[in-house]
Amino acid sequence: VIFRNVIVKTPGKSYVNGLTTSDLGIPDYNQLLIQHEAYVEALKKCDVEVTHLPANEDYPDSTFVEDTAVLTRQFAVVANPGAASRNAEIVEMEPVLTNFFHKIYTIKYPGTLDGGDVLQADQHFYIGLSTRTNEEGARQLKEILETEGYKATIIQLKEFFHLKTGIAYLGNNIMVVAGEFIDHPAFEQYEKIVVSKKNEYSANCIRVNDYVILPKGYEETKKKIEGAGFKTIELEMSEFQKQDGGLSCLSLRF
Ligand code: CIR
Repeated sequence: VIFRNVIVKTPGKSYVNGLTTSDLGIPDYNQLLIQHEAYVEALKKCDVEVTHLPANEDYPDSTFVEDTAVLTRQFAVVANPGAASRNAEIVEMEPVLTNFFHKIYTIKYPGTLDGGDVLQADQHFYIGLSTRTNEEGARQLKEILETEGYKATIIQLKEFFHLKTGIAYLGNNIMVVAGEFIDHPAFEQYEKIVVSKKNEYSANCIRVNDYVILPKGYEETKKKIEGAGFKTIELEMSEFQKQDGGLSCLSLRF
């Protein structure tokens, strides 16, 4: 897939009060802004048009825009985020999406779905069942995707927070996999770049056109990705990691 557009959102000061399960400490807001700015610059280097939304202090986690939607070039699906404090993030995202898409679907209650649980690999989507995405939300998305001519497979997560916490698709039939996905039957048909336990955070990387962007400090993963023929960009992600966020979470790409 070639991406032309990305949507990002500056984190607000309230970010430090967002949801997290990690015990890495309180994010430093100044560092966070520097890291977010570097993320935006990296995307620009990947030759995409960046739509940069301003911070919204009412939603501490709203910089993680990926969770609000599932996008292809042809259509958008507005998600229904499973965390109560995040659900209304879609209210601000939907009008932004109408600038780009004529066809917009929505995931409806009792279905819940976070975009972070959805991975596209060419014509095939994988949908994770997590603490955020329930069976009804996954079923609704699968139905929408099948109507649009895609395949969809639903996957029960065991340990990972979101599906994409542990897996990324780089194109050319190559999957980056960690933990429970390394031997998962659903991903048997792919060539795999296996991420070791201590490098697990780097499984959340993103291919954007000519580059793979990955978090800084994961030399082993970087070598494997470069060994597969990709150019890489490394980004410091410490302040996002503190709130359970990764590289994919920070943008919607289409
Ligand atoms: C949350 O708990 O919702 C945020 N603190 C982190 C969301 C990360 N998003 C993602 O993995 N797609």
